[in-house]
Amino acid sequence: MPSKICMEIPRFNRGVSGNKVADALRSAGCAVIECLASEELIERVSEEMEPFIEATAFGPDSFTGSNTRRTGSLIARSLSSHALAAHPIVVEAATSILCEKATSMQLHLTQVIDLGSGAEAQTVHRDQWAWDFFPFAEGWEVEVSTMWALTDFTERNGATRIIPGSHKWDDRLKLSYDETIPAEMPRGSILLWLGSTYHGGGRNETDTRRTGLNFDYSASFLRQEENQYLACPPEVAATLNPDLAKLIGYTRGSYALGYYGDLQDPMEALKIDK
Ligand SMILES: O=C(O)CCC(=O)C(=O)O
Ligand SMILES: [Fe+2]
Repeated sequence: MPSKICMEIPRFNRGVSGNKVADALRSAGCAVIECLASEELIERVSEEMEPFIEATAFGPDSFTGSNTRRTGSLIARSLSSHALAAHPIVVEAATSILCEKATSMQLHLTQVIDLGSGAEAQTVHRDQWAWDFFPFAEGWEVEVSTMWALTDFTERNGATRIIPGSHKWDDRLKLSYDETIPAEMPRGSILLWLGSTYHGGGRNETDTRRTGLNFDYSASFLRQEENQYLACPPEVAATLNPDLAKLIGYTRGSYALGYYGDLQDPMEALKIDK
């Protein structure tokens, strides 16, 4: 049974280092960096994504949310989101966690999660269950999830609910909403959590939308949740900053993983200098 540790979400301001955030993730399983992105950048990402959000259907089931829109392919659809995906503090924190055991890490998925008015709370879960519930050993962290607040995140509008410290709990627990706390944060802030931390989307009791930008990172020996080669095909990837192209998967995931043709590196297909 889980121990009921009463823990707060560690909070930082934008001057924090990625390594300090990684230490907070190791101890609490989650952390918030307040107002990390400028108003202007958040506004541009929101504007670029709005037509795609409007064209997105609501989720087909209760996990994805029948009043929630999930809009992906951020790297191809929103130029301004690149600065968030490759934010140096976030990349440093994710690398510190994921490269303890893996040789490299990758962008695992990109999506805007837009909770409409009346959206129900999501089932409390671990993001790493996406790998078919593979029983990763405790402390073997393979995923770092993040949520950038494109609107303010409040308890009433469905701020992500989280259980600090729960990355050390048993696997496959069925936990209730009442055991979680809301990760409230102003627009432009980011919540980070581990793939092993129990959490879920909140319930939107307001008449406005709660919009978050969810970028997850994973150890690059694992299959990505969002297929980046379809979401961002080679002709689009060739226009990206080379470091970003590598981050989304256009490089080997380790010595043997991800080559094409006659042992060629994916970056050769993009004709970008390594
Ligand atoms: O919308 C949220 O706040 C969290 C969503 C989430 O945890 C998920 O879809 O895996
Ligand atoms: Fe999740």
